[in-house]
Amino acid sequence: MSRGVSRRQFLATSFGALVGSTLRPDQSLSGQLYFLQQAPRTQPALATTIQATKRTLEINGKAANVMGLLQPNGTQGMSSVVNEPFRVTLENKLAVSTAIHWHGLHPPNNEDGVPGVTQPVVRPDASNFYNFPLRPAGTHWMHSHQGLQEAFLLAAPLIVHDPADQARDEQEVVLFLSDFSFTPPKEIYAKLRQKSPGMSVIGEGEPLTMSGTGSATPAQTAQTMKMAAGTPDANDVNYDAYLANDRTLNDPEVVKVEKGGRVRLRIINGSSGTNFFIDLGALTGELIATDGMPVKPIQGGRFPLAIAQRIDVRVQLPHDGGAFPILALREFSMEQTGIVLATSGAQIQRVPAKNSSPSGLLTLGLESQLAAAKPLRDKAADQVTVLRLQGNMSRYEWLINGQAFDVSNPGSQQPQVRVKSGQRVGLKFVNETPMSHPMHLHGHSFQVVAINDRRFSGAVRDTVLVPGRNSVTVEFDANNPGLWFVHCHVLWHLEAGMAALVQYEA
Ligand SMILES: [Cu+2]
Repeated sequence: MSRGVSRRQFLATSFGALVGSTLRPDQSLSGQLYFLQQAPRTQPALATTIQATKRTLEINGKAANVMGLLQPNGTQGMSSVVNEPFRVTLENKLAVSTAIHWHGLHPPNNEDGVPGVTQPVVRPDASNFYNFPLRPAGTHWMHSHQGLQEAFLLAAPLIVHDPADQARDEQEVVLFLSDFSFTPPKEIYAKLRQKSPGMSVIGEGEPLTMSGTGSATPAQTAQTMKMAAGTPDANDVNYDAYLANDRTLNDPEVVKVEKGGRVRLRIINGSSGTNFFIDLGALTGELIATDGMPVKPIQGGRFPLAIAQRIDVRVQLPHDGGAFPILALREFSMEQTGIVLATSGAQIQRVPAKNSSPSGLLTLGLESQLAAAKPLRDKAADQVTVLRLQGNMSRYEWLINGQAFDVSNPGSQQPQVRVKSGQRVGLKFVNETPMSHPMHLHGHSFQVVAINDRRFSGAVRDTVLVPGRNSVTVEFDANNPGLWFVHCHVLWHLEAGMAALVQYEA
């Protein structure tokens, strides 16, 4: 294995700035490393520190003040091995309180990082120690669950390796997607709430379903009519940039790969409000995992990736090499971002930040074809709770079963789902709005078991997209006691109330 390990370590180098229209991957070595791949380890992990801290990125030629989750070596996020202890000290070097959620892991409830629900915030200059077994294996991520910090890019990869995968002779490449606006998140949110027409940060489409109580502006009335006509809706916020590993296509990360080699792409949608299609360009891939959990492989060149979801895609590079952009196309628009896989000496063409034609809306087409490699054990659900996803657009309020969750006072909220340990629990998300909602359950992985009431044995995952006017049913085994968040992962929808609690009862 020593050859394979050293090859992976060698290939883990990323290359720097794209200058002019073309560049060879061995010409520029100046770029910052986004994520450091780690070689397989056999000994237990040492305690690690992760700092929540300020960072400055250059985005569209301007300095962008953002936040980050840095290891001591200065790279974002972390990787480790399944079942090893997650022994991490989170140090808050920000000027504000924070709380970090380990998205995709199944930690004990009090280490899940939801302020006011599972733990107190971590104050500036304070730290919090986490110690629990890392599982499940897979492509996961970490992000702030405090306020609107996720829109400051306080999010990073969290890769949990399975030793069985590490025996494969393939290179791993992490692709972390974000959306960024120079407008402060508080202003973006305030504008969404005010519904002032003509604000540039607000998307064309503003969803509306339930009749509001306030008086409608002309824009709202137009929107109501548009919604009544059944026009699809996406993208509440038009961001200034879409990032792949913190960079735009003006200066993409170029990852050196080997002619004829195999690459496992671990792609994470860490956006606050943007769904993407992953486009492999000239390459064909094999989708092998969703949200870290293995699926029966599906071949393809384009895969939907909703907010907070992850996919693992295995690609085979041709023996004559070349440069291969791996793009993320913003849903229902022309913008795109991505990285470039390039073999030694390949010429790299600049890829524009806008596509020539708009992409469509994400659908459940792929979801309905997915099948878990390790489905839940065959068992009837002990209970099913219906969660109706609703909106009140006179106030940009997002609801579940008529209730807007008050994120400023989570302790005051009554749980909408009550379960007992050992139960098989169904959650049926019924989306009554015209806009899609990526719904995430904390502390568990669930299996998708029905789309619009058609039963099937779908993927095991932790975030499922529920498109407008569709329903998706998931089931999970209640095996991790506590009080857990279930919520829409559009940051603006969460802030505006689209969340509920799952309570374990004795
Ligand atoms: Cu939503």
